[in-house]
Amino acid sequence: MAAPAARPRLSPACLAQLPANVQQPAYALDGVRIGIVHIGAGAFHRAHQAVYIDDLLATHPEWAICGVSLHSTDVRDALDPQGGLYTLALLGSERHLRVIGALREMLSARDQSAAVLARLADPAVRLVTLTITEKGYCLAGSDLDLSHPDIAHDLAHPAQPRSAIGYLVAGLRERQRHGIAPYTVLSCDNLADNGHRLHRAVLQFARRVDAPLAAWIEASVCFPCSMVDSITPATDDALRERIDVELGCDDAWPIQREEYTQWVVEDRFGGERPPLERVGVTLSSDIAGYDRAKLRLLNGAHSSLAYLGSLMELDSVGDAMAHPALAGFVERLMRRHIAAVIALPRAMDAEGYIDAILQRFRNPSIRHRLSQIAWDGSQKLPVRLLSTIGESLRQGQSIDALCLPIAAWMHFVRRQASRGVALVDPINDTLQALGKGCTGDAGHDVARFLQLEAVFGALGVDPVFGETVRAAYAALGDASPDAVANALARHAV
Ligand code: CS2
Repeated sequence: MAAPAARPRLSPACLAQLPANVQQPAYALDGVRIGIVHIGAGAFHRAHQAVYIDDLLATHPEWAICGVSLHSTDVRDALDPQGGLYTLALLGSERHLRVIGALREMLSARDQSAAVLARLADPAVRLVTLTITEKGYCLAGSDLDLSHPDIAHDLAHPAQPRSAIGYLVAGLRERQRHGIAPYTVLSCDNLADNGHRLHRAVLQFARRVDAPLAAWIEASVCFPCSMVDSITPATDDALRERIDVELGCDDAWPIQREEYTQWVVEDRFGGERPPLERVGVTLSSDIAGYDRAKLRLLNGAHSSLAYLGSLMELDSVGDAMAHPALAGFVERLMRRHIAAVIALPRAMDAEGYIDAILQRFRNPSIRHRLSQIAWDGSQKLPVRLLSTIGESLRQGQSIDALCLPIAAWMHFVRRQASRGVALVDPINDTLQALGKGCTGDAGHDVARFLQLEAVFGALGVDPVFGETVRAAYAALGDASPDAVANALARHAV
């Protein structure tokens, strides 16, 4: 019997042979021009912003994207042989495949640093966007962390940057030198006040390397805030296999996301901006309310499911939502303890927003692993849960329920350390040492965690917070699945 014919690699030449139900770029790939540099071209960017831009290119060919990876060459090496194309699986009630062409160039700063700097200085580039995750901002509180190794390196060698902040400033310096108008810098990360925080970090960096440049940045560069939302489970082998068969081509790095997507952008650009409103983006003069709602409700609930659910040995958000005690706890957490204390946009129907989140978490077409959401807890907890706890304390509200996921994170760190499993977290070494030193005694263990100033800030020395987390840690007992289920059941009454 003849061996089955090898499938060709996805590429522009294959587009004509793709099945008719696979959506394709509605523009000529070679008829568009780079107008955006995106730093951090990981799965979230490729499933979210790049899809909006893919729609936009059909009518506005001058806004194609040059994607940049700062540390790895993986995305570039996967997409280059495919002419930048990749497949997105949209997981709704019906599955829908779409080939995206918006990333017309992929660079890795690891071995193409000069090309990245040249793109940043290109006058046709008027917008630089970022998804570098919380840790990519190198912040300590709201200031730039000058002791961060990448920042220390970039301050000493500003023309050979490693960090996103270093690249943004180096690019702006080139533009200032050559009399080119600056680009607008748009953070698309899950960080409260993302534009303001990035602006502050960039200025703090620039002031140390070049005071006139810092003044120019202050006077002429815009850093709008934005809110991004779409659940994007990491690519797994099951997805790769399904896509290759359905496409009839091999795609080295397909991605998946839920059907739902939202992008709210503060309308504060310097100079020309892409007409994002034409492709479903909400432009707003005040996005703080949207941002707060999304980070505190959706992401706060996600992180709660991740730590409590992982202790219960559950695998995915869907599994966690199928556990009545856990699902009920998270729903109450959102309705009674988060939505009740935060200021939401006036037009927002909080109950409807929460209903929609719960439905998205229950989406049967998606397997979103809790282990993925549990990454980077030290970076995520402050924005997602601790900020709400601070607000509840100021309003004199109970923080009992909100402290349960915080205590679950501490048990999770302890459990991973005792099993010798590294955490995906920029402070893994510190957390491993902390976890290994835990004895199981709530007073002893919690006191050690609360010394993490970068995570807990002023809450670390708040007596009410300390006492409540200790009680929650003790309530989780030995953090076995049964002990966690019992603690959740007690919260139900
Ligand atoms: C998740 C988010 O991995 C995580 O931490 O909470 O990526 C979440 O899926 C997105 O923010 C949804 O927009």
